[in-house]
Amino acid sequence: MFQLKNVSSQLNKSIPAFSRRTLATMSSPPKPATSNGESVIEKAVAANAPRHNWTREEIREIYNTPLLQLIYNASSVHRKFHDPSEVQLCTLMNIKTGGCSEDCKYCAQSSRYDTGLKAEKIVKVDEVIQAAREAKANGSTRFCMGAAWRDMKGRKSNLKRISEMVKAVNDMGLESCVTLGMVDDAQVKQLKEAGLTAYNHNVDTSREFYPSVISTRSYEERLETIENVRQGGVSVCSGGILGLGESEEDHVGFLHTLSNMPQHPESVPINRLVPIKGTPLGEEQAKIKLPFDAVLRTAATARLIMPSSIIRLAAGRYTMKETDQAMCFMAGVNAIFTGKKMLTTMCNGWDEDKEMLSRWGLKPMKSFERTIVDPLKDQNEEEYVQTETTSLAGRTMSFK
Ligand code: SAM
Ligand code: DTB
Ligand code: SF4
Repeated sequence: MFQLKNVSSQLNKSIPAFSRRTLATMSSPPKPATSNGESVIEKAVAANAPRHNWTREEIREIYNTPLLQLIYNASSVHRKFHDPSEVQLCTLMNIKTGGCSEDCKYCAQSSRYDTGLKAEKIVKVDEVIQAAREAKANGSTRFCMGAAWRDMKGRKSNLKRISEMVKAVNDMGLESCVTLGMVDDAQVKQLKEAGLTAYNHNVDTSREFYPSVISTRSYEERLETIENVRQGGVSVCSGGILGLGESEEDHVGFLHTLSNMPQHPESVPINRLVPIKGTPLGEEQAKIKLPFDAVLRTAATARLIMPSSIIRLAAGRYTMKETDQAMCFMAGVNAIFTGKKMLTTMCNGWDEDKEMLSRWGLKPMKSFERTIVDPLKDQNEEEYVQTETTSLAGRTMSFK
């Protein structure tokens, strides 16, 4: 049996992160073929619709494909399901900074760590309108508002204010997204009525590694919130954070969770840890920087197993070289956060990003529609293009 987990955990102790995957891969047995003789990755490339029954072994095999082969295959799937020249530009705003009761070991906003961040009250609707206008003027088509809260319990007046923010953002013709911690059905309903496009709530990492990062809310609670968002008809944005000291098996693990959801998240953010001084994953973790190829493998694997989702390069992108980011676009990444700031950490600015996109022949995705090519289309017909109304969760299509 393939024992990457054991190999990795032993290697973790003594060998620098960058060599872990190579050695683990070398120890793997020959690739199993599927019943018709295709390898797992060949089957993923040939698929014409998303699958929801991936096994961990299959995902691991894809993740460990020789890197250029993996990128090439992910790129083929990307071209089959999306217009590869489109990248969604999303801008973030911190609408309630710091003072969070949770203990997420990576976070600048947890009140449990001395990160030097001053807690603030929720911002005014006018401030959001101003920031969203600026984002739109700079070419962003999605505006995401984040609040440092565990959940929305007992925050009635805040939810009312956030609903006004959502409505204002929508009225500007921008897609709206919020990330407010855990939410129940009634709270999702209220946000949906305000016109919310998407809700971000990450699984962050594998179920096994999760307890070493967060103790104040369970993996199961995270999944419940994601399910509430899904059932409430709001588009799901859920992804992970890499570089917490996890093994590559944990990358396989969180991708397994996401790709086996009955409906894949419409958006999958991939964050690379930005080490924050004062947090448990601050200084020590900064010394073991996650190798870029692990980010690339994660993005490419996500593209292959969740072919119709948006794969979003999120926190820590500013630490990546432009050529590395281009590799990610090649491997199927089709969204970025851009603007003055993430929530508390740095972000690549609009001008820099616009220049980068034009250099690589990429263009910003329009709001409320993204091109998805139907792979089942008759090959002889003229290109048959569908646009998905992203304000509606799920696979509701409108035709061009
Ligand atoms: N309270 C909300 C929540 O936890 O859902 C707020 C959003 S939280 C900031 C969103 C995500 O940002 C986290 O789940 C994590 O993946 C990512 N994140 C937070 N701090 C980070 C850091 N220092 N480096 C990289 N990603 C980070
Ligand atoms: C996500 O997965 N990444 C974004 C967005 N969803 C809300 C947030 C990243 C925050 C990075 C840490 C910070 O700036 O404080
Ligand atoms: Fe709070 Fe979210 Fe930061 Fe966790 S990630 S400490 S829940 S703001």
